[in-house]
Amino acid sequence: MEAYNASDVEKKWQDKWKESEQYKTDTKERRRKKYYNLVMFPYPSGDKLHIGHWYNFGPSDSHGRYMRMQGYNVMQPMGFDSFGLPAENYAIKTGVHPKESIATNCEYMRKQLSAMGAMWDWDKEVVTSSKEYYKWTQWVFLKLYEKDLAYKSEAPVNWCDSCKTVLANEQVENGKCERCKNDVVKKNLNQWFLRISDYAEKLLEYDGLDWPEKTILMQKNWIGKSKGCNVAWKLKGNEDFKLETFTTTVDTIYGVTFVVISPEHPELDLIVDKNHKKSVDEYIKKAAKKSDIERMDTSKGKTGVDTGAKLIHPFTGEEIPLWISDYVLMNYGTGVVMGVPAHDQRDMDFAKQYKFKIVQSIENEDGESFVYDDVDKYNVKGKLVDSEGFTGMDILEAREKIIDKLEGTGDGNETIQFKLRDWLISRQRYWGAPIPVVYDPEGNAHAIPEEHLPWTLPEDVDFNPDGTAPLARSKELVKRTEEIFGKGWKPEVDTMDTFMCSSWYFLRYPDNKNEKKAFDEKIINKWLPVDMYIGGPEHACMHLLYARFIHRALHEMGYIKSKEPFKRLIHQGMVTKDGAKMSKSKGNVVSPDEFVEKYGSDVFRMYLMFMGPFTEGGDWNDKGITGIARFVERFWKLINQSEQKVNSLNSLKRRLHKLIKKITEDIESFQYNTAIASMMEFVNFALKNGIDERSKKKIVQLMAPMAPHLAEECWSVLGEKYSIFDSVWPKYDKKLVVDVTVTIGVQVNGRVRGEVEISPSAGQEEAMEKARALDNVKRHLAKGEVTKEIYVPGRIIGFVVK
Ligand code: ANZ
Repeated sequence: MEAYNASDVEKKWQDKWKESEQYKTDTKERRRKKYYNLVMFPYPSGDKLHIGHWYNFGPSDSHGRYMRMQGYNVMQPMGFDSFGLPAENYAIKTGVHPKESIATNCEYMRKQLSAMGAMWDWDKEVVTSSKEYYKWTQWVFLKLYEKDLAYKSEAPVNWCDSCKTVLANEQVENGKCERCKNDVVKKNLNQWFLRISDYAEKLLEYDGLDWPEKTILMQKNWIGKSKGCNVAWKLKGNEDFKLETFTTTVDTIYGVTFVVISPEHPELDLIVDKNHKKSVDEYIKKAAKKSDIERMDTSKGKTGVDTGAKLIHPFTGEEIPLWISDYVLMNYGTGVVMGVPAHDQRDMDFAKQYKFKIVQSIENEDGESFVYDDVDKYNVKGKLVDSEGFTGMDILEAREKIIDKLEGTGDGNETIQFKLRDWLISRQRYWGAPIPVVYDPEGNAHAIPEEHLPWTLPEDVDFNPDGTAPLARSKELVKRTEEIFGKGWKPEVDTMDTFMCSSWYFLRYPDNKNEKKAFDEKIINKWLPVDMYIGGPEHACMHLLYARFIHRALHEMGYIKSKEPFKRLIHQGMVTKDGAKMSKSKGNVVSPDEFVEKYGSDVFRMYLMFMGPFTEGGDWNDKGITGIARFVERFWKLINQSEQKVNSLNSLKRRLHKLIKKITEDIESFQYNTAIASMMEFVNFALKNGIDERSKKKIVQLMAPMAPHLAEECWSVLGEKYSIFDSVWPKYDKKLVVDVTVTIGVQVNGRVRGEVEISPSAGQEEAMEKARALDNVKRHLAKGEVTKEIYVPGRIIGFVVK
């Protein structure tokens, strides 16, 4: 038997798989059920494939291979999310045009991805920066525009001065740019938005989705649905003028001692008393300099200024002072808040600062006052106090009754608020899909008719960022616009957020060469939703939310039958190095290439799988990889050894069926680490106790998803027909996996000294351990030194003591 030569074997099968088009999916096949196995596509950056890619691509491929052996027609596509800032920044640094650097990087990554030996169907590849693709990204935009789901509007938006572009809310983390961690500031700009907020309620539907609970919760929080009530407050002196507050807890209405309005409120001019104008103006200026995060920071003291105006309480008729404070944000609710200092911490801080009365209006079950910050306001228990006719009433009941009363008098109404804001998709950058819009000489926007798509990205552009859109500097684009639309017409010069490219790519894969449509409806209805989607948890409120929105919108327009794009979702864990996230700046990035070269792709993949549960990740340490390499050697030896006597066929069979059960269940739940561990155990057992040819075939099949090259080679060594991935996944016999035990005698120097109850498939270690635990056996073993151990599964355990 020759030693296992990973690089020869892997090359051989990769060539064969390619030549036989083994993984090319016939999307129209009817024989088998479809299975769409998707992993988030990579960004073709200069870093090439890193360990993190391998960490999730490997198990994703193993899953696909397993489903194929379960009889599915598996489609497993791969592509590149190739528009975006990294390529552009790289271009700025090196002077190489993104078009070229992307092409080079894609080429290199294709090689790496092929060396992985995964079942990528390269025939379905999409590259989002190619004209063939972004033509249809633009088409998606036009469809949204047609339905009034895309609009342009001036608004204070998030600006990252280091990336020199605006960002969507989702791309701002704690006031910093998600990409470069620079502070984000507000700027007033005229920008394109997508009306994702219209879909807030629909995006809260998760029926039939097998998604991590935590991800669903993160999306729900981001969408942020609040049930509450608007209350209208008349302005003293001008009672036709009403100011509305939004509250989730109108039960506290008798505790209102002031009302606070946002410094950006558009009607301030109509409200502020003449004598207070100067101090108000000063305050507004100061507030404009603060970020939302600073404004909402509960650890900082509250600031505010009196408007001089008074409002009338709708129930008591009392005069309530109206103040301005920057803890009230303009882009939530109505931008005006009723101040209830007894039951809201921010209001309490504000009241203490400016000496407002603190009036209790609710109490908990123990009869104590409380602040809502500490309780679940939708499930609160307690009663109203000092609240006229509502006094003594249960809080939740009173909340409804108060709304009824307000609705009756026209002073308020039930409302629902969402935190989700529209998705800002304009970017003042070069390397993205041009927004397919032109402006007539009066400045009105017009969608570019579909016949002019792709509306190509001009190439005569100096893309060094200066805060204005680089496309504005293209002579070709201006000329093209005037030639097609007429003199004085101007092109839109912003490009689209790259999340727009990735929000529909899974719809393009199955029909990626279609020149007439973004996708064929028949094909897409067969293949969508994606059955399994794997990718990082950091996409919870960006990509995964955007993709659900676009998919839902296209569904409503009648292009897709399914409502949701991703049926099952799994997030991989993170691979760290010495406990830290791998990053270029830390210089701790481990490249997979040298390990793949040295040990082969199967070993590398299994080593990553062996690090721990897939969803938890782990710390990279290259020491253990030789252990996996040795395991592959042992596996190879076991398969290649000539027919040997099997110690106990019965116990081998039981072990095998248990192994089938274990590996099947582990693969289904992405517990590859324990699947590999049980295979290791089995191989050790079989090397000691012998294995028959039929069982060899089964374990080769069980190994196939995790070590595809090794398994394909072993399959052929065993004389089986190419390919193992067209063979049927082994089934286990239920009767053989339940543990029956037998009683067997334990001998010391040939005399029976005790008995143990043990499964005939138990391993030697377990058997010896059980035997040694018997008191009588212990006594006899203590008389000398054990020189030999005998174990015949299901029959006898023996010790020789001298
Ligand atoms: C009175 C009140 C009394 C409130 C009380 C809370 C507790 P969620 O649940 O997150 O939707 N609020 C409303 N609009 C606001 C804005 N534009 N800026 C800052 N705060 C605003 O929060 C709703 C609560 O947040 C509302 O209920 C309002 O304060 C405040 F004991 O009204 B509440």
